[in-house]
Amino acid sequence: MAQTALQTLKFIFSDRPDVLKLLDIRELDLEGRVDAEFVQAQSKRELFPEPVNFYATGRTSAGKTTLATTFIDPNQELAETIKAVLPRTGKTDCTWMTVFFQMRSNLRYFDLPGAGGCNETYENINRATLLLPQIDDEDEGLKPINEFELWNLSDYSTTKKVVKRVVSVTEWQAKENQQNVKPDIILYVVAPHRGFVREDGKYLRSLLRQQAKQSNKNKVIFALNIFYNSDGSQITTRENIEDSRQQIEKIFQEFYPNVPVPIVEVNCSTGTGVNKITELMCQMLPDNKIGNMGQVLQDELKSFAKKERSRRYRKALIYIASRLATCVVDQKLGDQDLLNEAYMAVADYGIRVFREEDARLEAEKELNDMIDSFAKQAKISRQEAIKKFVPDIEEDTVMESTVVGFKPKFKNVTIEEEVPDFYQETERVKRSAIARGSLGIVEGVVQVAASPISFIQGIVSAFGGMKEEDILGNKIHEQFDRDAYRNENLIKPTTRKVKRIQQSLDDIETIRQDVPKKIQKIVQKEQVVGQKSLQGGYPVVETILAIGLGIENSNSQTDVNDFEAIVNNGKSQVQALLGRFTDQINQLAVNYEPKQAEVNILKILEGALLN
Ligand SMILES: Nc1nc2c(ncn2[C@@H]2O[C@H](COP(=O)(O)OP(=O)(O)OP(=O)(O)O)[C@@H](O)[C@H]2O)c(=O)[nH]1
Ligand SMILES: [Mg+2]
Repeated sequence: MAQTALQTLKFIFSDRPDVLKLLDIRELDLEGRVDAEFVQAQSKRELFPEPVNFYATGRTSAGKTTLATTFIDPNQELAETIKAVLPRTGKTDCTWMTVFFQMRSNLRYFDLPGAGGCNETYENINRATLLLPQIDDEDEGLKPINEFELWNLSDYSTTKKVVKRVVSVTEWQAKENQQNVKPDIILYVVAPHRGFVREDGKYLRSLLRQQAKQSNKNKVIFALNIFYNSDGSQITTRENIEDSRQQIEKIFQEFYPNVPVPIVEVNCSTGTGVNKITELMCQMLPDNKIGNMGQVLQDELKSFAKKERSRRYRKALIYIASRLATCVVDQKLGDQDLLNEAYMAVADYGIRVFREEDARLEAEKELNDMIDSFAKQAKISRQEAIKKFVPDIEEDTVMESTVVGFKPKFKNVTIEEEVPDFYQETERVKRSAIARGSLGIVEGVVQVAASPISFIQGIVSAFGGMKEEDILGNKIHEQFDRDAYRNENLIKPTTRKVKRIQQSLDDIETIRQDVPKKIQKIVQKEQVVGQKSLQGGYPVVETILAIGLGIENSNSQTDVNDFEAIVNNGKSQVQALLGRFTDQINQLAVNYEPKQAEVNILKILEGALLN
């Protein structure tokens, strides 16, 4: 499991070699090795990563050996023993061989003979050890050396034995040997109250030239050893310190321009200020060597190493969390679930950094179950319904104007019509004899009456009760025609036109009213058609960091099988640090392009966890 998890991480961060480095290069080199024994052996070695070769150099009597004792024996428990064994010539206490002691966790402290001073050959031992050109100067009485004594004090505290060996310069400087003993840190100890003289400058240039030739990364730390009198008063003056600083800075910049000079003030006898050396060391050492610095150094200094290790560990967690936050929670990697693998890799990584391998193996079963359950939770919490608009029929009530009746509308029209009438006409009529006699009676009467109608009406009324029509049509003699013709006034029927006003139907008005009516309409309705997985967002960030920080916080006595408690503990910590960014992280993960989201989430996490 650990192997696939690490491979997964390697795959996810194949574009970020810096992250791979943070995860521990050697771990990832195990890729492809399935041999259980090999992995086990390799893991054990992890507890003691590659040795850190720490060399103390500088002029003779600067305080190198004194500082070494404070390293080996910070509590001064072995002070007398160490003093007894540390090299003395009898006349002086100059170191005349290369001494080294390997501490329990692989810090190898190399104490070198000083440059200048005690004996002609001592500086050349120093130079040969550090691969500097030796001095061959008859005038100075210096001859190159071919071999030197190497004293190993590593087991002295238990065996009381010093393992001495004479090594040839060729053997020491051989490539294979150098792979083991090549300096990781060179501490250049200066006693400023003695001044920084021309010889010091010469040696320092030689040292830096050699280092710069090998790597453009500086490995030299400068320690200004401030001397005190037994009454506590300071021997070294401010001017001494300033003078040494200036000289060192000037020379250093010849080889490493634009690099700040790593320079600290210490007291080699008491160890005061040595923590600053550790701090610089932690910054300068490669990642694969930083792992166990805390175990190497004296208690007072452990916190610095621990802090640095924790910072790098958190950085790795932050990188992993911000990238995983932008991946969808059900993403697969081959037939593996990316999320499960990433959680496992984080747990594995945390245990490897902070716990023992055996603990990891014991915890493996529980770890698997827990991790699966965390991944499941994330997958459930990061689901979103897929919605689609589909057509649907909906009933609606509308008001519709409807005809409810009709109303007639009239108007006055003038009608012209013909009515019966009469007119009078004179007509020449031939008379009969009878008619002539009878008519003589009334002749005179008729002559009087001139106007026809009024006259006739008068007659009518005189005849009393006779109807007008009875009389009409009768021929009335008005004039006599002596030649048996006479003119007769005749009343004839005719018509005349009269006008009258009549009401006529003009129009029929329709009466309408708004009446409610049910209609069916087609609408677009949102419908859930499935589920999709979202990007991990905050829940994934929280779990990754909770696993990582939980393991970091749990002390090695905690039962590693109570993994749930460890992670819950981490969760509370993460919630306190990041809870307020929940929405922001979720939005970034879902709405932004993954690379952009990752950069922004990274910024939030760094701000919250690394400050
Ligand atoms: N007062 C005081 N004396 C110191 C201090 N550091 C070293 N000394 C003394 O200086 C002398 C030389 O110290 P060492 O530590 O042996 O110096 P070194 O750099 O190892 O010298 P070489 O081995 O000759 O290169 C010793 O007598 C120490 O007691 C210090 O911080 N204060
Ligand atoms: Mg010494």
